Amino acid sequence: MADAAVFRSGFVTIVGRPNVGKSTLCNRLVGRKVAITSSRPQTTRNRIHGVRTTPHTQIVFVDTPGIHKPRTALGERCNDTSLAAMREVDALCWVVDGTATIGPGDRFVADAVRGTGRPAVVVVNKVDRAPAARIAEALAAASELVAEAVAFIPVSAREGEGVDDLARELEGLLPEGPQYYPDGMTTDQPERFLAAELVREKLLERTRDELPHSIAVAADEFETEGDVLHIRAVVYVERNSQKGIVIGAGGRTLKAAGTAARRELEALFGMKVFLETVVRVEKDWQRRDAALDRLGF
Ligand SMILES: Nc1nc2c(ncn2[C@@H]2O[C@H](COP(=O)(O)OP(=O)(O)OP(=O)(O)O)[C@@H](O)[C@H]2O)c(=O)[nH]1
Ligand SMILES: [Mg+2]
Repeated sequence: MADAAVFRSGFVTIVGRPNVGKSTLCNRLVGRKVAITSSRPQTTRNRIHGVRTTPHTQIVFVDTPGIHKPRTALGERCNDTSLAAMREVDALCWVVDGTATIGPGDRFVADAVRGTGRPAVVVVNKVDRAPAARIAEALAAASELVAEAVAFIPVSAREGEGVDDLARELEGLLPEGPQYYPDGMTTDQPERFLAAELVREKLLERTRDELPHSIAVAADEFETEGDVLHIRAVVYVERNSQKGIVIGAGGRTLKAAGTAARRELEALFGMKVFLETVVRVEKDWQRRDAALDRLGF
């Protein structure tokens, strides 16, 4: 049992293949949405801090892009971001999808996890959608890959099952330390970045095939005038032909995404939001270093 007089804190990086539920888990652990999520692989593209604070502990979770075989310069940068975020943290949380077979992609991540020498907790996620036998299989396969893991915990990031057990396990791995973030602060991301991410989230579920990968969003205006927050989100696509798809017939796709994003932003910032969206072509931005620098990757 932890000594109540002692404050424990530290950094825990969440890693895994794309789409296994890392960001959903991070949000659930923090108790608030700090990272966007979607059914499209490679949703997360940056390192995102999500903070969970209790009277005697603080965990700074580091959500990371899904590690994958990169096909673009963006993919390479995302993987580099994830691998770098695994170093010099107090513990790692390796997430696998309990509804899927553990394969070469997971093995690659497992090797990276072991390579850090950091204490690791293995999380088998999506237990709400997989039969018990399947979960048992995933736990067994994961334990073969990272035998030295300190715990193996089945969870449902979406429903919350097992998440408190996971938090307790991670808290037990924290050293004595300071409170890094004040009470009530759940992320260190600029509000402008969060706004752009929410617009991107709403577009991800409304587009298909290669298009989700080709979309980047940046907020180039973010200003309060009176009691209204004015945001202008620039949606970048890679080719002219994608512009029409993002806008949709009669402007419907962009409008629906904008409305959904605005509602969520109003709830998040607690004020009226005027959200303007424009679409621009930034040719092949996923493959060009200069464009990636400019877009902040
Ligand atoms: N049924 C079920 N679905 C889940 C659970 N956790 C996440 N999902 C879904 O899985 C999909 C991927 O979730 P994300 O949290 O975006 O996954 P991620 O690992 O962050 O993905 P990347 O950022 O692309 O690496 C989304 O559609 C989630 O709603 C869960 O516990 N149960
Ligand atoms: Mg994610």
